[in-house]
Amino acid sequence: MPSDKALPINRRSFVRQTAIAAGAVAMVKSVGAEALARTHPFLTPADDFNDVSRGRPKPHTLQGQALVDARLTPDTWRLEITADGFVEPPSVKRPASLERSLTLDQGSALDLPSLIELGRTRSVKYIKAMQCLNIPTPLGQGLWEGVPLRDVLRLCGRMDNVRRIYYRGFHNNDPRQVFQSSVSYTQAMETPPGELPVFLAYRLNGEALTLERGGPVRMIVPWAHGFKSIKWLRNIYVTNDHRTNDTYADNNNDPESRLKTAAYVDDGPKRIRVGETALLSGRVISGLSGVRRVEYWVRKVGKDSEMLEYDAPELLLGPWVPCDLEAQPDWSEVLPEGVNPRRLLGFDSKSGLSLSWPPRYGMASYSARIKGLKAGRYEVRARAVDLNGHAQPEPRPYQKSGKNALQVWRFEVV
Ligand SMILES: Nc1nc2c(c(=O)[nH]1)N[C@H]1C(S)=C(S)[C@@H](COP(=O)(O)O)O[C@H]1N2
Ligand SMILES: [Mo]
Repeated sequence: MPSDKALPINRRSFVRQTAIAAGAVAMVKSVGAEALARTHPFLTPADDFNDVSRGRPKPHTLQGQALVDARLTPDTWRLEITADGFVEPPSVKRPASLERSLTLDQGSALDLPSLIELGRTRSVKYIKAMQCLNIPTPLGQGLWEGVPLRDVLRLCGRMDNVRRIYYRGFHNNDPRQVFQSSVSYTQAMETPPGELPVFLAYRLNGEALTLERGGPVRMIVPWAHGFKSIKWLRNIYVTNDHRTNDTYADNNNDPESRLKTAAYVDDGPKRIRVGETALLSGRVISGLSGVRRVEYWVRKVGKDSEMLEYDAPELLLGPWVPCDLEAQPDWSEVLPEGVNPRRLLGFDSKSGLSLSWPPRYGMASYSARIKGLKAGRYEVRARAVDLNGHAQPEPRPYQKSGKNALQVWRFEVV
């Protein structure tokens, strides 16, 4: 399993996910190869997300008084919002300012009841996949709920000379552990039609956001990879510095990248028997450019065949065959009790169906049954084709803007 060295994945979650996938495949076999594979629940339970967390100790492992001191309990959680005073002539002449800062010193920092109260009139709910820029496997998909950043910033009155908004979580009070991210003023304040706002989430899948998923409150940036969605949120500061000084910019990542439209392939068996159907399955994320379809290409290989480059002529030629994308589910079965799909962002307020499929910045499962393979070794690749008709990974083979290489399942037919 590939991993991001700087951000180790929680082993427990991975083992569990693999076990679930294996169980689902076994079930499909027992009811016959024609049954449709469904290896992933549509919403991922909070504990089953793959965890990507920095810090020593990881903030979500704190307990008792340490948790209280970190202000990571519902009663002790506070959010400070300040202006940073940054100037750097000649390009940054005046510092950003806020009419009202929210600070611990003044006793004005925002607490959780006040945020939830704001949510009574302002809350938003939507479905979003969490995807690390550096890990080629979706981490999970949730129904997130909270208050748009815009409405929280309005608590500070007039703002001036604000070009970016930065935010940080709890990092053991150690400056070297700080993990911060940012959005531009416009991204925070204005949401294009059909798009989704940046918001401060305090609920996931109908329940209070767990500590492991970044609770009591985390930022969610719909269009971005996970590094923009800072967990254990404690500070927001506005600045006139126009640069994107995100922590994730440090390792050659593109900090302004958008979530990629990309197909990810599940692990499959290494061997199947002649006459048996090869069952391909995986998940497709609907990124910036949407999803038109998912396709697969199967090729026969020798024992020592070399890996193909993403632009190898034979790979581009295919033939690429369409996969089956799962249909929109019966939402009353998938959503937490009491959640009305007509009230979700990105859903039609009359029909209660998602306006796009998969949901924008969400994901769905796909599958294909490949039959009639003769004995030999095979490789199967899957790719997404976006709404512009561009096949992944065109036009962006640069993997530090988001891992979306063509994934391969290799097996032998015996
Ligand atoms: N405070 C904090 N927030 C964070 C991180 C972190 O290490 N610390 N990791 C980020 C990264 S790189 C990713 S991919 C996502 C992962 O979210 P998850 O653990 O809920 O799956 O959280 C982001 N938010
Ligand atoms: Mo990440």
